[in-house]
Amino acid sequence: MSAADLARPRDKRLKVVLYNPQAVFYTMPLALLAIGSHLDPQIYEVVTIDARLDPEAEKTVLAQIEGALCIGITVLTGAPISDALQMSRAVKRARPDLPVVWGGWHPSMFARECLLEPSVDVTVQGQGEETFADIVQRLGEGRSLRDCAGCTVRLEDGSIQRNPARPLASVDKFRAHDYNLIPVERYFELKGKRQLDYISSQGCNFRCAFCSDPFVYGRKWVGLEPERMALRLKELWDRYRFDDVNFQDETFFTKRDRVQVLAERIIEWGIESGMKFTWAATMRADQGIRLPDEVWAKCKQSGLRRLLVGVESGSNEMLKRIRKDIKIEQVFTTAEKMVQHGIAGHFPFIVGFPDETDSQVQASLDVAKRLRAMSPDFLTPIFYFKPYPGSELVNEAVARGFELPRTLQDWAQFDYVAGTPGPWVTPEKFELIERFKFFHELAWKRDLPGRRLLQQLARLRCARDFYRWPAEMLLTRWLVPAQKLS
Ligand code: B12
Ligand code: SF4
Repeated sequence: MSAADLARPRDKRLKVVLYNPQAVFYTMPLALLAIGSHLDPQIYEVVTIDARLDPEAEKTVLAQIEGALCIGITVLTGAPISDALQMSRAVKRARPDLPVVWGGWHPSMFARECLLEPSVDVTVQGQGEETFADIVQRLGEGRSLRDCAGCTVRLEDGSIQRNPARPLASVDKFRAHDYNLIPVERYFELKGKRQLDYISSQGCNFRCAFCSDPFVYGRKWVGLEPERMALRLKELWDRYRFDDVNFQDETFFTKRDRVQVLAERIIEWGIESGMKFTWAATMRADQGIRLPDEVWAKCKQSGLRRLLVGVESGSNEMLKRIRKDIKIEQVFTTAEKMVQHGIAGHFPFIVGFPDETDSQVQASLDVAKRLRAMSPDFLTPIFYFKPYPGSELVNEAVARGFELPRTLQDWAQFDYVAGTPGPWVTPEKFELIERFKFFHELAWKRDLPGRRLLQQLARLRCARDFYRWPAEMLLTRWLVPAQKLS
């Protein structure tokens, strides 16, 4: 039977259930939107369930799997694994025959290891649209997944087989993301703002040694054609009247012309139809210095409000080692452009790389301080290096004896987000960095009614790099304990 033979009346469509595990923040589940939208709506009924929205998610999933063809679960490394495991096991208890498919970043890197868990039947590696469509078609037709490219399967005899990779396809080939598959208004409500999440590309051409993207997407990048993207955004704006778009791309500015055309269309349609929204995206510092002023201006005019520019380290030596392929001078030039065009910035840093010297850490703190002083709209969050699976630095660390978690349960406990450092940060360094973060945050934060004196004190401390005896910090932490993020 072919896919066309399967075309059926709406009430007879094959049901596919998609699940997004518990996570921090209310970013829309774009991975589920991507794989769910690409399934032919004439043949499949797609039901998405997001644990962040549904306090009774397990009950809902169990009710929905009745008569379903399979369940697809998106899995990030860390805490979401716990929830994904719990849900997969509950599903298997209720319907042992229902195929459970895991996709996303963790199963992309640990294709086989995830299948050691008996409640998972298939893992998908990398881009998921075509592979998932192939999987559900085969399941619908009762065919084997033995030669289905892009996934790893447990065969009838219990052995695990990794099928050949599927080449990365152009994202323009796929059906447009159907936001009807998710309760958009509910995400707006939970975010507290009418902010649409949108993904316009997949992958990244760069090779940063701490990042798993080069491993998962093989340094390839595919992006939506800008006219199509602009049209799509216009349709979505007409429907949802959002105020802001958060582009979740890894490197939004990979193709300058694409961004320019998009900005031009947004401006044009703004004039013609009153469409108006702001937007935020990611940019590399080396892309910022190459972007002509004219394009900077168009981006701003079309609503660009904030850029995320990964700095990672204030030391050129360390930037070379982690293969960031930028220079700190480029960060400042890009930051100056942002100031000139009135664009806010997030400039994240990572400290605690293996073998990072004290002077390299100090260089990061110095650069963070200089950036913050450039604009009240610049933030410089500092994260601790955590050994992300699949990255080159981790392979190095493992070769030198660092032990990664072994089981899925261990990976689930592996908290990437919490503010604790890896083994490469001494307690003294940790203390210094935490104090630096606290006082710089306090010194530059806007709207601190009733805390003006504290802010003045913090500014004095920052100006003199004096972070000893942090009574203000201890008191604040005692009154408002830090939030655990995952
Ligand atoms: C939004 C986002 C989040 C959201 C997730 C919201 C949610 N849905 O639950 C939140 C804020 C919770 C989050 C958290 C974190 N994130 Co995050 N996040 C992203 C981001 C920016 C976008 C994800 C997205 O929607 N992409 C768009 C979709 C279309 O792409 P995709 O997810 O890759 O999905 C494709 C395939 O993977 C596959 N696929 C995915 N799921 C499934 C499921 C099935 C069944 C199938 C068949 C296929 C499939 O098909 C999709 C279409 O091709 C990505 C970067 C990026 N651009 O992908 C980082 C990214 C995934 N995050 C990352 C990191 C590091 C983190 C954090 C550690 C925090 C941090 N410091 O940023 C935490 C870890 C999670 C935790 N422990 O809580 C890393 C990878 C982490 C990892 N190894 O899992 C990424 C790649 C960023 C990076 N380069 O470092 N994140
Ligand atoms: S850190 Fe950013 S630029 Fe570097 S490889 Fe990862 S996604 Fe690409």
